Amino acid sequence: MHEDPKDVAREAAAAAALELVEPDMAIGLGSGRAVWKVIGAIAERWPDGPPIRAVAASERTHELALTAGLELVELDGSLELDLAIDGADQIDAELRLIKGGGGALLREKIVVSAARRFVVVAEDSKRVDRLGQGFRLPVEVARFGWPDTRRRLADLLPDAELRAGDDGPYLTDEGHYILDCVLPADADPDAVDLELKRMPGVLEHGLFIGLAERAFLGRADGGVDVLERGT
Ligand code: A5P
Repeated sequence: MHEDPKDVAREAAAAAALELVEPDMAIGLGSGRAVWKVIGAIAERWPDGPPIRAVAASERTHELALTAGLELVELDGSLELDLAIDGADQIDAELRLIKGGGGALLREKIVVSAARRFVVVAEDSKRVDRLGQGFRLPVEVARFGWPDTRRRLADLLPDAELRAGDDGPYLTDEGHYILDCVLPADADPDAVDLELKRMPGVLEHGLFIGLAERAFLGRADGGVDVLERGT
């Protein structure tokens, strides 16, 4: 049976990111299928237990990292991560990202912000000309008064849908709701980033701007394109 071409692409990106992982590092691991391939690659590289400490941005990542033998640690206020690795839902030419498709955006942004370096692993199909084209921007909101937060969001992001879970609204690992919002074609992502941060009820949003230094974009043929910020 042939492997899913997207998995081939994720594995290629993961293998490229593995080159940056060194023994004794403290790393941040985001969430999603591409990052889970990185965990697999780390486990293969150090089958007797990787000499690496990791902070996980989701419960699922935590579980997989534990199984791979990584030492899981917490952000205790003094730990600075050497490197954060995370996936993305969309990546533009300026290395601006939309993240949060899997619902882990708040923890992901905290983990990425705790790291000296942040690199993205993704399939090359995640690269877009315009952020928001064909993908909604996830916005994590407090459950309290969320319809009011949605009303206040409407000037900026007019079409916001409450994400559904298996049994009622989807809940993030932190217990919040997600509004999946259309990012209008004429919106300036940098301005939206700043506006959203000022809005009561908005806890985080999926625009990751000015954070990633590089993206490893895996291809279905097993090759990898590298996108660097500022090139
Ligand atoms: C998790 O909430 C997201 O930010 C993921 O990093 C993103 O959705 C990419 O996930 P995949 O690698 O599964 O596509």
